[in-house]
Parts: sequence; structure tokens; C-alpha cells
Amino acid sequence: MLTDNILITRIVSLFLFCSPILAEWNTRDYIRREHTLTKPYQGTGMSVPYWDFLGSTIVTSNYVRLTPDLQSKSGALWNTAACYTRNWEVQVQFKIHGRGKDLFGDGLALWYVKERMQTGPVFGSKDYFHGLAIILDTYSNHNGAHNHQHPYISAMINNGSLHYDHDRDGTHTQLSGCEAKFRNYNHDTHISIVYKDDTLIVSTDLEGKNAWKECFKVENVVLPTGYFFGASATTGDLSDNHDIIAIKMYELDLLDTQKQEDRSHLIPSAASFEAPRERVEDAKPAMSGIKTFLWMMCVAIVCIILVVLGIMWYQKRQEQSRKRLY
Ligand SMILES: *[C@@H]1O[C@H](CO)[C@@H](O)[C@H](O)[C@H]1NC(C)=O
Ligand SMILES: [Ca+2]
Repeated sequence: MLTDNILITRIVSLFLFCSPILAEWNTRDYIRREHTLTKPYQGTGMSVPYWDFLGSTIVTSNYVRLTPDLQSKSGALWNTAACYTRNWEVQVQFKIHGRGKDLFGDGLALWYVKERMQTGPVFGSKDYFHGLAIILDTYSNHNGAHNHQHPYISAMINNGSLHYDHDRDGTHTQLSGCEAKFRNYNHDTHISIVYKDDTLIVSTDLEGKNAWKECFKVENVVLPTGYFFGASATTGDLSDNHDIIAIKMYELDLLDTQKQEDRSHLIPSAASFEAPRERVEDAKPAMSGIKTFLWMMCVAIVCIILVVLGIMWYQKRQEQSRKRLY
């Protein structure tokens, strides 16, 4: 009897100990197979159920590689089934890695858009898209001062009228963003995109701790149903392996008032853009470190000379006034 109790206590405490970890990954039961990509990828034959591929994408038994670590590659992965769920979470396990220590690029974009299987300039996919892009930008194209470091994660909502400006790393059209080091890890790296009750929340799990860290949250984001999930990546002069290991889509609970609503004809929009900054041309590049140093040296030398001259002049005057006294 006593030993039974101890056993039960042990089991319960073991369960309590594990549950926060399990809770991270198993809170939602409504995984939607038709929007999910998990190992083993291959169905019957060579095709992967529910997913199409474009460009340089290759499927191995352990990952889907959108681009290899080679220049000028572009690849994409697109869900074949449109999403008719209003509230959802997409968790993507990815791996961006390569030989480059300081120079690598260009990055990866995750999509919920109208246009699928279209190549283009925005990380391998179409510009002037309709829907949502979550961009994992590894390379800063911007020469002038940025208000953030790279790698950088940002969100963009487009109704087909906006251009993604690579020269500004999309900062003029982004809803929000966060700096995040997500490259060249040996452990698993994940990103979660939650779209629920018109709120978009992007979180990351990059430290191998099985815990989500919020990257940003934006309210009043309108996205219709019937769009497609996808992922795309490109390399240019700089490169990286851009790998997708898993995509899991969970259907989230609806509020009672949301159950009847037809969302299929909405135009994507977002109430708040991140403080839109004027597109000003870059100021002339600031002085380099060495130039600044030399300039400071000159100023210092001139100052010292002036001080020395001043002291000499003062002493001479003192002497003269002393002479006059005697
Ligand atoms: C599309 O977005 C732009 C920029 O946010 C806006 O000016 C325009 O009115 C929108 N068009 C529609 C049809 O919603
Ligand atoms: Ca960039």
C-alpha cells in the first residue's frame, strides 16, 4: 500500500515534471494533415503528398532543401491544399547553414498567399503578392544605417499593391520584426506563426530549449481564408543551405461569433504599419574608423600646440611684467 502510494507520487511528479515540456508541443490536437509536411516525406512513388516543389528544391530522407550552399539558386515548396481554417498555427522546423562565416545569404520566406508556384524576386517568390510573408533575412542589403542587425525576422502583409524593397531589406513595408540568430546551429531551430482572432504572433525556438520566445505580435491583421502555405529561398552572390525539416499546421479554436463568418473574400490588410519611415537616400557614408582616428589625432595635436603656445606666451608676459617691476 505504502509502496503503491510512493509509486503513484513518483509517476505524478514525473508527469508534472514533463508536462511543461510536452505542453509546448502538444497543446493542440487539431493537426491538419493536408497542410503538414513531416518525415518520412515520400508517399507512394516520388511525390510528397500535399506538397509541390519548384526550382532548386530537392527532397532527401531528412530534409527538404530549397537551395544548396551555392550561388544563384532559388527554390520553393508549396502546399497543394488551400487553407480554409480561420485561426491557425504553423510551426516550421528549419535549418539555415553554410560555409560562410561572415558572408551568407539571402534568406528564407514563409508564405500564406493567394499565388502559389510562382517564381519571383522576393526570396524566390512573387512580388506584389496577396497575403502574408514572414521573412528570415540573413543578409543586409542596406549599406546605410539600419535600425536593426541581421539576421532579422519580419512580417509583411500585401494586397497586391506593395513592392518588397530588397535595397531596404523590406523595412518600409514591414509590420514588425525582431533580430534573431537562427543560422548555423547543430540543434533544431523552429519558428511558430500564430494567426488567431486577427492577431499575428511570431515566435522562435532557436536555442534548443523547447521553449517559444516571442519575436513580435501585431493586432488587427486581416487575412482571408483560401490562401496557400509555402516556403521559398534564394541565394545570390552569397549562399547558404536553406532546409525545411517539418511544417506542422494546427487548427486553433474559434470564438462562437467567428463560426458563421465567411472570410474568403477579404482583402489582406493590417491596421498598423511599423512607424513608416520616409524613404530617404542614404547620407554619404560615415567616416571610417581610421579616418575618424586620424582626424581626432590632428585635432588633439592642434589643441596641444595651442595650449603650449598659450603657456609660453603667458610665461613671457609674466617675465616681462616682473622685469618692469624691478
Ligand atoms: C492596398 O494597400 C495599399 C497600401 O497599404 C492601400 O493604399 C490600398 O488602398 C489598398 N487597396 C485595397 C484595395 O485595399
Ligand atoms: Ca536582405
